[in-house]
Amino acid sequence: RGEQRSMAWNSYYTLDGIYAWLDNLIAYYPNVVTEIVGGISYESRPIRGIKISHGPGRRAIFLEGGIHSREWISPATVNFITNELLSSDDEETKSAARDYDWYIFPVTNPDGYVWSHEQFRMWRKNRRPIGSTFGVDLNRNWNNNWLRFGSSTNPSSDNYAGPGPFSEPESRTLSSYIKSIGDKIDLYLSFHSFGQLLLIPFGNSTQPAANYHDAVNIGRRAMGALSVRYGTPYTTGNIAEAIYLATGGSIDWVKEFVQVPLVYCYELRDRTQYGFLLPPDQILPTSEETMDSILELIHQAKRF
Ligand code: ING
Ligand code: ZN
Repeated sequence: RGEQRSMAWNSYYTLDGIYAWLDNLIAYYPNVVTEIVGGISYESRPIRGIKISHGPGRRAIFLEGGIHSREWISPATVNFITNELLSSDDEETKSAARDYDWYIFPVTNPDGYVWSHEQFRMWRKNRRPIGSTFGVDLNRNWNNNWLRFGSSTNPSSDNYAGPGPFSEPESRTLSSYIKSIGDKIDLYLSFHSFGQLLLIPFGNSTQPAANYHDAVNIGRRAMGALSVRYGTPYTTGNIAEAIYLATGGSIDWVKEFVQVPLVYCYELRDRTQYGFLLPPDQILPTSEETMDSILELIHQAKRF
């Protein structure tokens, strides 16, 4: 079982640092935490995660972090949530941890994350070579209205959708992992930055989806809970109305093809000041308020 290694919340971690911490959790909580692998990257890195489970027969919550590598607050927040689920003394947090199976992947684009740390801070895509350039936007490569909106056919664009739907190993392997546990998932959360938005499917139209009104109501209440601690304002709406038309994103595919009832994408802090370069002293407040909102999401979802 060994020593418990704790994570600090005042700096951003490298991929190796995050994976070492996951190893430590797996060793320290052998009855509750198991290693899961959501897929494999182009450069052969595993998309590593953990499953937190206090017993069989539970519904599941899925957390997807770091699909865009420069959005460092996403893996950091997902790690904070993981830590709370495993070690908080708060009763509501303990119930959330006990009542659901949690499938948690802090870094779903590991190659990009390493590149952003080691070579180019503002890297967004994966690192597959495409002709003389690199990278496909992994949040444009999923097989739902692929290439329809907010996507580029130019491989050097940050929104390059790839040569075809699920052309990339990261989106292809992760999507098949999600599908394999899909009928257990009650809530799917994807974490991006920035903008302080809570996004709901779909990105191809401002027309409300089937359970749009419930999703907005639940989401607005959760964003009310988010704002209590530090007053951080969030806007809730569908992708197309709240941010822009964009297709081929993970949440739309999960909603449409896995039929998960509640699916959201967080655009975490901030609104405009620092953008992707969110200072590390905002990791803790961002994570705390986001955790508050997730507990409220779970609470509200039960009422609908
Ligand atoms: N924003 C998301 C993006 O991929 C998004 C917004 C979410 C689009 C879900 C489509 C689906 O552009 C950032 N900041 O990456
Ligand atoms: Zn993003």
